Amino acid sequence: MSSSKPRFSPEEVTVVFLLGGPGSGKGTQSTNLVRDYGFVHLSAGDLLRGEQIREGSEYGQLIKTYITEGKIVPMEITVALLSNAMAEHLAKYPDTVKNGKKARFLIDGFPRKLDQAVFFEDTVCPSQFTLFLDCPEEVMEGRLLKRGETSGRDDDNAESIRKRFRTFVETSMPVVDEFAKQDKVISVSATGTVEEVYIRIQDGFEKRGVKPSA
Ligand code: UP5
Ligand code: MG
Repeated sequence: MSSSKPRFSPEEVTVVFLLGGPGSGKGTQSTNLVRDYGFVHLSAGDLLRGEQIREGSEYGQLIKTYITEGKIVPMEITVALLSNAMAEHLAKYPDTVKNGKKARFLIDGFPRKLDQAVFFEDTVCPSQFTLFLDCPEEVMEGRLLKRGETSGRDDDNAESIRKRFRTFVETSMPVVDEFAKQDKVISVSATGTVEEVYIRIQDGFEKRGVKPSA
């Protein structure tokens, strides 16, 4: 544990982590959550893919290699991208905080490793809770192979998908387990239609007293 102070105070921002295996529907459900709960959606994977193709980035090739191999990019890169995206949002909408409202960030696909969770909560902002999309591998594999026909993503192929699944089970599930021990996880079955999953998410939020935005 470091003793550094988080960059953002819980008075100005709320952070919710959205975790789940590759293809569990994190991005898809984020769209619903942004619309109804006023979240600002930050996908760690999207930020990394943006950095990968950013002209002049020193990390482009490194990110591409890690993503294709289904490995987790060194956290300093990901945390800096997330933290800067949060700061940019607050700078763009200063009135949110001035008016006594909090910015609500939905952080999709992060933290993927226990040390990332600790580092983020110590240096950026503690999380309120984690929404976990629980989905069997066969279902996720079917979705990803289908998406791979058109997505152009470097990791939507059978071999990368297999590696992503292994990394998720071995390295990322322990994050969910640790937050669950702290009673900070809303776990939802992510099979069925997009609408069915979203109804379960709304139920889970309601039980925890998480309200839609007015
Ligand atoms: N779909 C969704 N829901 C459906 C439903 N209920 N029924 C039928 N179809 C459904 O969905 C995937 C596909 O399924 C889509 O075609 C969708 O229409 C359909 P999506 O919502 O995109 O699922 P999601 O969980 O977001 O899947 P994604 O592939 O984005 O998950 P990953 O966790 O693999 O990807 P991410 O972008 O987060 O990370 C990619 C890589 O980046 C990682 O493997 C890693 O190498 C790197 N990374 C890091 O190193 N660190 C980080 O912190 C984050 C990423
Ligand atoms: Mg995604």
